[in-house]
Amino acid sequence: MCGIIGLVCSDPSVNCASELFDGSLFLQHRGQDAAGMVTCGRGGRFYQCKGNGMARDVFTEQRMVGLVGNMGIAHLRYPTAGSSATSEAQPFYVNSPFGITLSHNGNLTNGEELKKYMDEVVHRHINTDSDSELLLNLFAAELATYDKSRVNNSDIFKALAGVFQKIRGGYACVAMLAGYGIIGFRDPHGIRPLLIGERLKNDGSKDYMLASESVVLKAHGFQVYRDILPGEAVIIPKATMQPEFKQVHPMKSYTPDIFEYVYFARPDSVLDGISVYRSRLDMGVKLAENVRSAFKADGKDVLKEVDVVIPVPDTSRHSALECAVSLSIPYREGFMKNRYVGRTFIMPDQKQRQSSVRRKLNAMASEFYGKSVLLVDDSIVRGTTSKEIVNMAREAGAKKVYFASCAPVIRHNHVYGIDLADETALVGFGRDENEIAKEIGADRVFYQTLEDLKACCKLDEQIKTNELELALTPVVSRDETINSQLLSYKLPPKIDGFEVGVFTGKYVTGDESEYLVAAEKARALNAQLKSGKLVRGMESLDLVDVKAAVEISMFNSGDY
Ligand SMILES: *[C@@H]1O[C@H](CO)[C@@H](O)[C@H](O)[C@H]1NC(C)=O
Ligand SMILES: CC(=O)N[C@H]1CO[C@H](CO)[C@@H](O)[C@@H]1O
Repeated sequence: MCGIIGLVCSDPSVNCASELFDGSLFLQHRGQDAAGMVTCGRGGRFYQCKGNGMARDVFTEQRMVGLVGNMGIAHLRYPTAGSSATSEAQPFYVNSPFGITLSHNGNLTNGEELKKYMDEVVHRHINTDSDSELLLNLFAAELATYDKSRVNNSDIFKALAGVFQKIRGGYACVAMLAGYGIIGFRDPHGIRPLLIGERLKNDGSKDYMLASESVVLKAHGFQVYRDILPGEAVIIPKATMQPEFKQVHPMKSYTPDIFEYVYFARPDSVLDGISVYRSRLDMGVKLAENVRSAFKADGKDVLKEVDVVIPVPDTSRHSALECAVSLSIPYREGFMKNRYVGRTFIMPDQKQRQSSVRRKLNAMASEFYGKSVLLVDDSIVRGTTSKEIVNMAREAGAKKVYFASCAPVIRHNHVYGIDLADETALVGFGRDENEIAKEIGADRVFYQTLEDLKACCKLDEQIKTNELELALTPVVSRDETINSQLLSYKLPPKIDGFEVGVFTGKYVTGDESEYLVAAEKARALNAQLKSGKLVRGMESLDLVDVKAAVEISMFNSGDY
């Protein structure tokens, strides 16, 4: 899982880097492993800044100065299977043909097959384990087949159609062709999110931005935006500033990854017409019904059994509050978060994860002592964090600790870019609810049902019909009344379901067992690399203290 942004400003004298930087701060939650940015200046030159760490540490003011040009792309990396120790920060760059740079969010599931194709058919060297490098080179190879010195939109669309035919998995990408423009596309199932926005300037010209979440577009004054459709691509040529859309591959289904709503996306984003915040509120309501009836089935009254509802910060707060309100049980912030520690979920190493819970959270005895508490979290993955939290609640004096999850039991791998864990490391693997409760030390666990979760993630009709809210929300991705090029050509159809493979083991792209074997191998390799038992040539040399020596620009000369 990563965050991506692309930006083209109509004014050629504008440098877009500062806005890309700003935008990346809005997507920081999508990846804190590495950050990167490439801009394109006069004469089609690329300028880049990449490094390991958070956006604010990598994109320093001093480094930003060198990033000129009115178009660019950015990337925030979240470590996926096998990626963190071995692959570079994105965007990736390839010099032939034309000079292309690309940022990718997601994971390809037929990477092995593609590596072979690269080697045997198009003879391109792949130097990292990242499938984003594969994707970029595949695109380059398709474009190269035209054998032209200048391509046009239809060539690019055709090349993308060729790419779509060869790759499988979840992917949302932004790419930039040197001197030409920005390209965005999304996989045929719409698994990973991508939106495009339009900003009307005073002089009548328009800027365009692509981003993983609507919050970036809204924050930067893009008045109109909509989701890119599954299988759709868009090109915004710098010369014309007229976005052109094309369905480069038939839409196979419109099934965004439900995990975006459960955990990943920012609450103030609206993805594929669904408000993340509202879906989380609903998750709390449904969870409350579930908890109440579970106690009832045992002949007990939830009001007598639970004294207080306490969220596990941060994601579950909105759901927990709504859950408490529905149950008419007090809501208390029993855990205080040290906001200066990163999210534990995002750290790739198990040991780090365990110890960081206590660095991150502090349980207040006053809210736990002598009480039966219902802890609410967004999900339970490996169970190590949950176990630690239950422990902390007990140490703070809780009489009984119930644990509720806004998501159903996670029993399977995630294959589209969220590296939850190897299946066997999931606490839900081969365990029923009683066994899970035992494992994490809770008196009882409650899970949302998949049916309920799906029902919570629904189109936000209210925003559409409530005029006041519409006025406050300058952009509604499905609004028909706004006159814009983005919307005029076709109204986005509604989603027809969700990707829920982590709960069911059935993935929208089909049988992914081959990928799972590869991912497991990658994980093992990664562990070896981390432990220092294995050294991987150039990649590991590259990584020596990357943070201190960030590669600032491909072209370091200042005279542009
Ligand atoms: C783009 O180039 C192709 C040849 O590669 C040509 O057939 C087509 O007419 C061109 N399209 C435009 C809009 O110029
Ligand atoms: C971007 C990225 O890290 N992709 C990963 C996708 O999954 C494969 C496993 O098949 C990893 O090797 C890649 O690193």
